[in-house]
Formats: sequence, structure tokens, C-alpha cells
Amino acid sequence: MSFNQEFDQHGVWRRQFALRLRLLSEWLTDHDLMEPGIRERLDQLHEQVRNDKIMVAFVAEFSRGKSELINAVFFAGYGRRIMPASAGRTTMCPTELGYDADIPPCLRLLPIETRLHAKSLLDWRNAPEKWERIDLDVNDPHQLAQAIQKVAEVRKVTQAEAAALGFWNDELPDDNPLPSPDGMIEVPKWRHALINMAHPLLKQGLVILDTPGLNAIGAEPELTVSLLPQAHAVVFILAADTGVTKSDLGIWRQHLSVLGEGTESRLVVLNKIDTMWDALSSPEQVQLQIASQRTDAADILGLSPRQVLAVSAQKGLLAKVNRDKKLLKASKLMELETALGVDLLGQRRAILRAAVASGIQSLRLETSRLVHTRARDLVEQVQELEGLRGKNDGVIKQMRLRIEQEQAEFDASGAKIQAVRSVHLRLLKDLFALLGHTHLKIEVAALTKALKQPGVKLGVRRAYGKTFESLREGLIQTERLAGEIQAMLEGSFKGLNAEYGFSLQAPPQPKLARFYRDLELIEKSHVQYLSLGNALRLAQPEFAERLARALMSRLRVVFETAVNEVELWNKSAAAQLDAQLRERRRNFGRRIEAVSRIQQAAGGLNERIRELQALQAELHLADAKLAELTEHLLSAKEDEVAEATAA
Ligand SMILES: Nc1nc2c(ncn2[C@@H]2O[C@H](COP(=O)(O)OP(=O)(O)OP(=O)(O)O)[C@@H](O)[C@H]2O)c(=O)[nH]1
Ligand SMILES: [Mg+2]
Repeated sequence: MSFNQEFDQHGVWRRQFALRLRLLSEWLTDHDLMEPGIRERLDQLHEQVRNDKIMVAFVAEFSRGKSELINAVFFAGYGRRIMPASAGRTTMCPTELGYDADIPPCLRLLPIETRLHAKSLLDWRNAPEKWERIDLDVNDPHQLAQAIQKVAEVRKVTQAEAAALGFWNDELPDDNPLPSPDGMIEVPKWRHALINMAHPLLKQGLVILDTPGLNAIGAEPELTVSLLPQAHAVVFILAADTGVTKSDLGIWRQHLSVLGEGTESRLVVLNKIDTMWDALSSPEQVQLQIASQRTDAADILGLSPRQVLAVSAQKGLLAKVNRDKKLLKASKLMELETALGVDLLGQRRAILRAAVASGIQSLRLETSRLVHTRARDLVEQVQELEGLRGKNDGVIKQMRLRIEQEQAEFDASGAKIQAVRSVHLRLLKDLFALLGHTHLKIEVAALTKALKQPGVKLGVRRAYGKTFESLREGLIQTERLAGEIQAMLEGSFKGLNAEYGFSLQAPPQPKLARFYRDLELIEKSHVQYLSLGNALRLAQPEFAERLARALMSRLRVVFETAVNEVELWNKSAAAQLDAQLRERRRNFGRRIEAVSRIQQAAGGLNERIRELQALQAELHLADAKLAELTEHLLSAKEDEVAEATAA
């Protein structure tokens, strides 16, 4: 199955899931089960599935065919090249292709001069007015390609300007671009490009990142320490005719081998195999040559040959445009698409499904808790009323008084419940402080200072080590505190359950382990800059400054994610308490109402008991239906998806 088909299926699954989720939420509303805590879960599930993005980044030295490969895999349907691809340096700025329904199809470009300001790319993303915008007509491939041509634009600046922008360094003459005869330097005109278009794959949450050749100078730490590590899959491209060159290897070692342990999320492509199609050699000889290039490349990169795919992007594109099956087969493009689809997407989907399944599990738990509370209340009410059979007015009056008294006592003991809540909130405040922005800033301050100090920075490596050590320490502390909160919740919930017959259950403590891994990855991706070879670049204040900013913006994402997780945990606990309180109050109301009705009418008692029994039966059915609906949600399976696609 091709990448496109695989992705389509994923889209069908997501649509189906959204539909089933809506059915479930309508049903919950109809059955008066849409408690705030449950709504929260539903919304979260909905968002999770709707906003799931999969970012695939294409990385390589210049002219290896990144843009051509993107054209061949994703844009052949336009019948022409969409991303500019030509000899020499072409793509000059990182170019992100994605889809956002809230804005019209457009190309947005962030001017390179923004590098002079102390703001990270993340900050600029939140300031759309600072970007130049060009509207795109997705139905006009010519206009589309023409507009996107802008990502190849350059500007001429003086040497001083180039240095300020990070493209010139007197200390590293080998890395500097060649000045033109008038002494001017060519630099990219844009820092970053965002393409928003309703391409079917992009609509389903695919984000493609095309990058400029990662030549040494001018490489934005922003790209290498922020964007790439966030990609779910990285495609690294080599050219079959050259094999792994020294600069390819440099990029691989510096930027790609550090991207975490999941080697599966990296794919190596040996492109341009058509340059080896040689009329003077037999097809077998050609295949042997290609195979040996593959093995060599795999050896040098430390991978198994299976992980290196040999293709021809250009011929693949041509073949797709001309519907030339034979050429398409020879280009091996579809093999690459399968690898992208099955391995990369498959993995990502498995992760999403697991997350969704655990969300559904919690939803089911919370809803059935509510159903059971109601069922138990009904049983008690029926018993209470059964006890009144054949009793006189005095007894009934007595009962009413007792219920009212119970109610008053319950209201009075609200203070106890309030106390649990305030202890919980106080502990949480400490926890949020540990994960908060202010704390993070303080933690990173010393490192930022070390990075920004002028000249060669000998203490930086140590500063990194210390900072990350202390960040990890902070996480350990956070976990300990979370453990305390959990113990407190379990204890007080148990107490409340015993005292009031609630069925509270502390939600599982958030798992913070993966944030250690995130920290480790960030540290690794930064430490790569501290090698001796980079000492001079690091000595540039602008470079160090950008590195510091990139660090902060990535750490912020990690800590914000952790905060969200803690928040959800807290909300789930608070919502349970609220729901039980509300149920109990309702219960008192109902019991008093039933007794008044019996006091007023002679046949009221039997009638009310029958009503309650009917409610019991209904609730029983609801419970079964709920199980069915959540089961249905969990099992939005491949085969059904396949059927839906075929239909
Ligand atoms: N023969 C042959 N040429 C290819 C193939 N793929 C790409 N090219 C050519 O190689 C040149 C560079 O391709 P690009 O796609 O621009 O390369 P890139 O990696 O995006 O390069 P930068 O944008 O400069 O970083 C173009 O002229 C392509 O047409 C291929 O499979 N075979
Ligand atoms: Mg390119």
C-alpha cells in the first residue's frame, strides 16, 4: 500500500472515530449522563484525534533531491513540479507544508531580518502579521508552483550584515559563502516558509518539512535543535552517484544520529539511481552496482541495508505524471512510499490508537461510575419506599423528617469535602510552581548567561550538564509531590466513600517518565554544538543567543505538556467529587419529592415504586448500551475502514 493510501485510511479511521464519538456524546446527553468531567474527556478525545499531526522532515546536503522527492511522493497529482527543485542550492529556507482550516490557502514567509530580533520561531508563529502572505490557488498548479518559487529567493547583503544574520564568520573562512566580485554576500531572503493548502494528505494532519541543504554556516540551531527533533519521521537523502560524502556524513552524525533511539523513525534514501542506469551495462550489472552502493551507505551510517532505500525521485515524478508504469516500477518510488506509510505512519497511528484507547477506558470508567451511583440510589429509594407500605401518615411524616435531617447533615459536612479540595489545591500549587515558566527560566538562567558571555565558552558544557541535572532533579521532585498528592487523594477518597457511600476513585497519577526522555533528547541535540569544531561558531554572540532561545522554546513545550497532564489528572479528581456531590443532592431532592407525593395521594406509593423500577430497568439498558458504544468506538478497525473506503 502506498503512503498516500495508508494515510487516506488513517483519515477514514479518524472521520469514523469522530462520528462515533458524536453519537456517543448525543446518547450521553439524552440519558442525562453528560457530566462536566465526562464532557471534558470527550472533548479531549475529539481534539486528540482531530489535531493529530504527523510531521515528516526531509533532510540532506543541498541538491540531493529533497524537494524533488516531495514533489514525486506528494504532488505528482498536479502534473508538474510544485516545490522548486533544480541544480545547485534551491530551497533556501525551511518550508513547512500543512493545513489549517482557519486560514485561506496561502504561503507565508518570515523575512530573514527577523533573526536580528530576540524572538524564537515559536514566538513569530504567534505573530502572523509579521509574515508576508501570498494567497494560493490550489486549482492552478502553475500559480501554485510560481508562488512557492519564493522559497528559493535570496538577497545580497554586505559582509557585516551577513555576519549579523549568521551567514558569515571571520573565524571560519571555510564555511563562508563565496562573495560576489563586488564583495556582497548572497543570503536567503526568508527565514521560514509556511504553506497552507488543502491537499488531501495535509488535510488529514500530515505536515511536510522541506529543508535547505544543511551546510555548515547559517544552519539555524532553530532548525536542528527545535524543528527536526519534533518531526515524527526524518527522511535522510543521499545521492546514488556520489554515495555518502564527507558532508553527508557530517550532517548525519551531527543532526540525525542523535535523534533518539527509535531508528525506525529515520529513513535513508539513496536517490538518483537513474544516474546509474547505464546502457552499456546489463540490467543485472546495474542492479548489482545499486545494491553495492546501498550496502556501502548502510555500513558507513551504521544501519542495516534494509533501512536504505534506493530510488529515483525524478523518474518517479515523471512516471507518475505520464502514467508510465514501467518507469514507475524502475524508479522504486512506490517502495519508498510503502516504507513511509507502513513503518512511519503505522507507528504513529499505533501510538495515537493507544492514547485514544486509554482515553476511552477512562471515559467508560467515569460514566459507569455515574451509572452505578444512580443505580444504587434507586435501589435504596425503592427499599425506603417498600418500607412504607401499609404504614400510616405518622410514619411517613417521620420518614420525611429523617430525610430532611440527613440532607441538612450532609450539607453541613460540606466543609469536610471542601477541606479535601483545599489541601489538594495547595499541593497542586507547589507542583505547578515546579513545572512553571518562572521556575524554568531560573533554572536555565545560568546556562543562558554562560552561552551569552563573550568569547570562547569553556564552561558551557559544564553549564549544560548542571542545568539538565537540575531540571531532572526538578522532575524527580515533581514526581515525588505528585505521589504525595495521589496518596492524599486515595486516603481522603476512601474516607469520603466510607462516610458518605460515595464511589470515588483517585485517577491514575500522571506518568512523567517520558519527560525525562524528552530532556535527554534536548540535551543531546544541544551538546552536539559543543564539540571543539564548533567552538568558534559558538563564540559568536548571535549564534549562542539563538541557541539559548531555541533551548528555552523547546523546554517550554516539554514543561507545558507536563503541566497539561497534571491539569487533566487534577480535573478528573475534582470532577468526580463534584459529580458525586451533585448526584447526592439530587437524590435527596428526589426522595423528599417521592414522600410528598405519597403524602398527597393514596396510590402514590405503588405508582412511585413502579416508576423507580422502570428507571432501574432503563438504567440497566443504558449500562449495556454504554458498553456497546464505547466498545464500538474502540474497535474502529482497519477492516471496517477498508470497507468504508471501498463503499
Ligand atoms: N537524475 C536525477 N536527478 C534528480 C533526482 N532527484 C533530483 N534530481 C535533480 O537534482 C537536482 C536537485 O534536486 P532538488 O530537489 O532541488 O534537491 P534538494 O535536496 O531539494 O536541494 P536544496 O533545495 O538545494 O537543498 C534537481 O535538478 C533535480 O531535478 C533523481 O532521482 N535523478
Ligand atoms: Mg530543495
